[in-house]
Amino acid sequence: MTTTTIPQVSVAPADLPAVVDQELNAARFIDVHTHLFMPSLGNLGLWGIDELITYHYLEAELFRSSTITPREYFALSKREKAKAIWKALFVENTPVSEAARGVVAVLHALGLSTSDLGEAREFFASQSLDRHIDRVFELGGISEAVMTNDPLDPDEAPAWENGAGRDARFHPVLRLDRILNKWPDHWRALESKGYQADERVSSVTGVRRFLADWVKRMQPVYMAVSLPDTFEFPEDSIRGRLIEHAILPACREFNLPLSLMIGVRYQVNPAIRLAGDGVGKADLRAVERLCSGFPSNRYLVSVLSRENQHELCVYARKFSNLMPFGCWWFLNNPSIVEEITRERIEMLGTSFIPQHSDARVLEQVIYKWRNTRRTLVPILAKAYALLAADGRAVTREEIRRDIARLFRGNFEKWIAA
Ligand code: FIX
Ligand code: ZN
Repeated sequence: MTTTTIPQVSVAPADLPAVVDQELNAARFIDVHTHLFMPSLGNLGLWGIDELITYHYLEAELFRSSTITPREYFALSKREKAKAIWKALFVENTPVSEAARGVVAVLHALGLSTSDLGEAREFFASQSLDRHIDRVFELGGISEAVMTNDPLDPDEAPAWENGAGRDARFHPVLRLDRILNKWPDHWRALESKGYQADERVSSVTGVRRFLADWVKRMQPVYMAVSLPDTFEFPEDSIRGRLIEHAILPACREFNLPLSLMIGVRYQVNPAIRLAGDGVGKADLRAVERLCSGFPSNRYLVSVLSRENQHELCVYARKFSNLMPFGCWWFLNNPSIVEEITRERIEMLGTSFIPQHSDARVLEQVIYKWRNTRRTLVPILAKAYALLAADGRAVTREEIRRDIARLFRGNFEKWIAA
């Protein structure tokens, strides 16, 4: 039987931006790191206008544009906090920062006035969450969001222990920060649940059993931890021993990647709480030693310092068990996303994961992914234009294939490998 293959037509260089724009907007991405929660985990999930306005990024900006002190602000109710931020950043000043413009973009995408807080509140109050999630994911152009799930969070763990229902729109992740970064404060929680544990980590048997039980319960797509700019590996420390003798073996046992998000200077200003974290340049030789010393493990790595981005790309060229992902937190601004994404394409082709939203409030996926698409159109178009100028045109189907790899395939391959 003859198969007629439709000849693939090359895209004219002048048409590249439009075709890339169409294909980016037609594609549905996987959001590989968020702080969203599936509804079956109870009221952990944040959504609606008051949560959008009181995002910790905007709380940090409030204190630069208002005389309110953190003590006065944190004594307010959620609605009063939102009103204070709305007044300072959206009325008395123009919302031109990335996070403030994001709230405007969400309201506009939902067909709401971008200057009427009361109307917005009425709209969100009338939404049914499950249908709202579908609409928001559609507007954000994502099919799934990967969560951040903490087995030692007393507000979250019981929902899992009581058999929280699965939701195909959300993928769990086993988050390890309390174990790896705050063991002295949390080992007793393991012990109280019947897992052998002590402050010195004289044995990892209990931790391994804890991890195995939670992998079976949660069925995470990867394990994850945020790490300080001072992170070292190997290290003769509790964290060093737990990573080497508990986490890495558990990831191998259950064939799970380990996500390392490195470079946080925690609580440089504790007075502003979640907004109080800063950034520091890390020594990525720790990543080098993990990738080379434990080659059977797969790593997802995001680094917070702009100064670490180029060396992360170089390490990704050296280690095929290293998958760089996202422009994280203080990097998720178009001016920096452009620089990082261009150097990744130049050094890694399409073998990386360009972005995650890190959304903490549901509707943020709308603006964070629209911004990503808006920033990526000229970058991808330019990469194809350079290729054409050097003698190789591309077809729409190839552009579609590349976008699918960048925003779905690389991650799906990594978690299923
Ligand atoms: O550790 C993390 O997952 C960070 O993304 C968060 O702690 C941080 O507060 C955040 O939401 C950044 O976007
Ligand atoms: Zn995060």
